[in-house]
Amino acid sequence: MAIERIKLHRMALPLRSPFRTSMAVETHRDTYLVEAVTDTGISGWGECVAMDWPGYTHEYTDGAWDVTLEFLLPRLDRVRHDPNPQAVRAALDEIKGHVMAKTALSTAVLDAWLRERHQSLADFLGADKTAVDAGVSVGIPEAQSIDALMSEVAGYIDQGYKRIKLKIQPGWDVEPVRAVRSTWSTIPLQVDANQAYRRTDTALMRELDEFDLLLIEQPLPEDDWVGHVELAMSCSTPICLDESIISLGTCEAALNFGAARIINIKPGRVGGILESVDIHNMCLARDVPVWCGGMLETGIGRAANVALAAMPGFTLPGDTSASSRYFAQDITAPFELVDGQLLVPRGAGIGVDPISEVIAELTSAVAEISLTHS
Ligand code: OSB
Ligand code: MG
Repeated sequence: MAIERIKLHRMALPLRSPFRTSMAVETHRDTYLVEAVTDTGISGWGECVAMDWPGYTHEYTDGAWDVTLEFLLPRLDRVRHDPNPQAVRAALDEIKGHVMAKTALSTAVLDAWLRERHQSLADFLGADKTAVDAGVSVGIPEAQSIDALMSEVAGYIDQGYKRIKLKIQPGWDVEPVRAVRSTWSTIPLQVDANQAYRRTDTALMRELDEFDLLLIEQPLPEDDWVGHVELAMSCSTPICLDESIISLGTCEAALNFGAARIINIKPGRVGGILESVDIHNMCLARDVPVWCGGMLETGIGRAANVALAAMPGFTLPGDTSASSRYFAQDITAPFELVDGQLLVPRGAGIGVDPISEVIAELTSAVAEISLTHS
């Protein structure tokens, strides 16, 4: 099997409701899908999780698209006759950074490679769960309304979500957490600041200790290792890192230095499924809990996340919510909650396919690159 061509499909899916964080308000999931087509006529799929502007990390959709065309595809071309996961990883890792662009491409190739051998991603990963607990990430409501927050959270709890994550920022932290905690005294609860605080906010972070939170996610800027270490020593709530963890090495540093006790794993943020597995394995060996983060993925990215989250070290519920949490119409058959869980796809590869009519309707640009010239 060889990879014959790569097709990029750009699209923007409208979100059901705007998603507000300390970074921005998202109204659409602006992304592209990578389709890796083999000489045996199989298509594998990957999704780019970059946002449309560099506010979460430095990557953004147009930039990921460009680096794919200019630098990643020529590297993939060299291994197209034997696109095994390790060879693809080594080829793409000649390029520094651009982890989200690499992940979209390497996942599409991995999906094609697995489909060719009739093996599911979950099986390839040694994932032992058949379903994974679903958590949900709750944005900051318009006008910071506690009432709006409470009704949104009540809706998710009614649907069966097993863990609630509140997005926080200065001015929207202790009060919303107190409100949710006083109504739902036992629901697993955590917060995510997306780097919105500074070292001078330690006293404020300590106020969260009374609410029995699972964790505080990425309170400080991604490069503030010292600040995270100091904060971890000052708070009883565990610190979890998201944006700071971009590789196995940064994960090891975070654990050794005491900057985090829990790790959020997102394949797109660390450069791929294989790097995610390495991080998972190290954390499992060290008894460090991990969970699978989310990037408002469509069903394509979600399928890979759910397979990953089914690995044994993923002991906390992920931001792996049902399709209906995000979209009126997903681009795959929708992921649905079953007793607060998502079923792990068991078909070949990622186990889901895009619905061609939906793709056709949403696609705004296509790039098709033949790899057969070399
Ligand atoms: O920080 O985890 C984050 C969404 C986009 C970018 C960053 C983050 C998020 C979320 C939503 O929190 C997670 C999801 O439900 O996909
Ligand atoms: Mg986060």
